[in-house]
Amino acid sequence: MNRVQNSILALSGGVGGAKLALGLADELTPGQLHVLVNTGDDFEHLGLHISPDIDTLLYTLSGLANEKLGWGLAGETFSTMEALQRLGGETWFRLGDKDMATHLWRTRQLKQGKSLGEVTAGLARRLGVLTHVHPMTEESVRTTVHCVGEDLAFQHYFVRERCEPAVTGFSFEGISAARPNRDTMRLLHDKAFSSVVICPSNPFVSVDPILQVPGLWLALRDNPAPVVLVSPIVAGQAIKGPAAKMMAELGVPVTALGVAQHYCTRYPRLLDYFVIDDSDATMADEIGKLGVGVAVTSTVMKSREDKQRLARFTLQLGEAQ
Ligand code: FO1
Repeated sequence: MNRVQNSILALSGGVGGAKLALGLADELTPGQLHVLVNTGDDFEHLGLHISPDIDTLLYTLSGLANEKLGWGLAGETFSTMEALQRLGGETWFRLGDKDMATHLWRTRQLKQGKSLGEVTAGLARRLGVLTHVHPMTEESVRTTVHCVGEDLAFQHYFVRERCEPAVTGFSFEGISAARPNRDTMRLLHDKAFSSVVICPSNPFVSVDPILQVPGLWLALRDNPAPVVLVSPIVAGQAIKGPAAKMMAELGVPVTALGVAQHYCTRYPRLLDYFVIDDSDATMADEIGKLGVGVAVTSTVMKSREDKQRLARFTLQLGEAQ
């Protein structure tokens, strides 16, 4: 039996996930962390291939992220957008002047035949990021948000319509033909991970797309590395983004218990630990009845130290197994 090595795998979407990924990277040695990132938000826009969750993660890990906006680069300007506006071009999706370089560079590399994984590794290297960032798949997977009366591409729902339409469901176009990231699957097979952390991202549009890439969630379940998930809902609220609103519209209780039920029914026996905030401690027993270990701590990440402390907490849970 191969000895389990000590790399760590995190699954992440955008902002919420990137915060814990940063805390994990701070707590681990360079290169010890691997992050599997959602690409269901990716889209072609103005002739460019945009990978928002990959960029949010890379910018956050490199310290370049625009923390105020929650996406793009710090100290950004939007002269190109203003010029495009004057030409009558599409400017609802705000691409900053520095951020534009990432999209131009990525699109060119992809056109030259590089894989998204290779392009992402190249970007990480150039940004000085030593964490291994893996797109969840090379194939095209596009999240569709089914709303009352219309179906919207993810960025149209999230940015153009500002998450206002009421959601009725989600689908991930192309996912049945998608294959999970090869490097990650090989590392899982080689038992290279000592634990897996599912970051507090949106369950429906950030984590589900990753877990539902055929073969992935079962590979995580059947791997010796314990799986720890941090609830993205704290005291009935999502720290950022539309998760709480989506849950309410879907009739799912907007609670940590509601999140646990979402994961435990869709992915039986995947989770070893479900981490909830101190403010939700009274739900621990109810959640435990779903057949998952429950751990309680402060899960709100405001400062860098908060991110590091929560990261340490999740890593210790994984070791405790
Ligand atoms: N989110 C917005 O709410 N408005 C924007 O104009 C916007 C532009 C943008 C540009 C590049 C990028 O990588 C992300 C951008 N985002 C914007 C965020 C993006 O929609 C989200 O990061 C996700 O797709 C959800 O995590």
